[in-house]
Amino acid sequence: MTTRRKFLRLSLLGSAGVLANRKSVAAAPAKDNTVNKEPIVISTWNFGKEANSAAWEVLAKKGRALDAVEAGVKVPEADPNNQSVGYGGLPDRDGRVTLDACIMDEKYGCGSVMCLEHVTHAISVARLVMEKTPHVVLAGDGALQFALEQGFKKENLLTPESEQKWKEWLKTSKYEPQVNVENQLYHTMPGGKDNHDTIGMIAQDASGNMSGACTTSGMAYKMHGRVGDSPIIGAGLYVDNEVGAATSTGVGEEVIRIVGSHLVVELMRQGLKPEAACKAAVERIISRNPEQAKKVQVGFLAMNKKGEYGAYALQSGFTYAVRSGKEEKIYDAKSIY
Ligand code: SD4
Repeated sequence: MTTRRKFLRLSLLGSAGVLANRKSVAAAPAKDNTVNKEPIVISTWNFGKEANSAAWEVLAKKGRALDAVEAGVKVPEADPNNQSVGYGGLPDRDGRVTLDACIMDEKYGCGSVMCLEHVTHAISVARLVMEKTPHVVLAGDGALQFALEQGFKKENLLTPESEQKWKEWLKTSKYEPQVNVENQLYHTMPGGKDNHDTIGMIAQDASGNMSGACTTSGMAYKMHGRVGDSPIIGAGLYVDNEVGAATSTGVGEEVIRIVGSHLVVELMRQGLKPEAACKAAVERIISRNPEQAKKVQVGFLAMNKKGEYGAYALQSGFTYAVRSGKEEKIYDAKSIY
């Protein structure tokens, strides 16, 4: 009994401590609250360069970061040669192209669609979920129904090229993401050695506001109904306009387990630079299961309110694109392995 009482007393004291600290932690801005007002956009992978150009058109005219990220990620969504995002994305094991996307603005506004079929611009549907519904997420048939009600046309997203790759895959039907992203399932298929993947994009506009978007067709040949990290707020994307934003790419299951993008933003809140915060999140994945971490790719990309950016990945090969008034460049992210 004494022990139990002591335990309760200690627990209460502990809670009081947490509550006392909560006020300072809950909505604390980053320690250094300098705000960059030179527009800048960053996004995952080499194909981020073209996407950034579309976002830049908005930002250069002093447009809103939210409009910039939507316009930006629509570029790979519409590109049939990009087999990991939108139209032309590789299908699931049943031959169905299912899209995951989310968007977040400067006021914690967020919208997401999961397992959406037949609509190329999943990101625009996600934005409408944010702006026109009382919800944050719509999934599957409900997401499609909403999109059609909003005037989107029903399309076939499976291109002959992607269909052929799927039929080729059916011969073995092996779902085994490999060590490096260049060897991931969708890159091991005939003719598939390209550096394409989910696009995550973060922008800061001339008012210093930040927004982000993330869109993908997910892991090729996944089970029907599988949802990755990309449309999950806090996993594939998180924006806190007080602190900064982060996005991720790679094997979504690993990112969801650590709520990766939210973790990166919270680490920036504690004062870590974007690259260091991304590295710490990658290390969190390793600490859970070091052997598993050697076999998969995960990359994080982040930017803080000062407009400083950085990235880190498990494996080498992760690249990201930056566009600002000062530079237009593709960088290789550092990695653990
Ligand atoms: C997913 N993170 O669905 C996405 C896909 C991806 O490298 O980025 N693959 O898990």
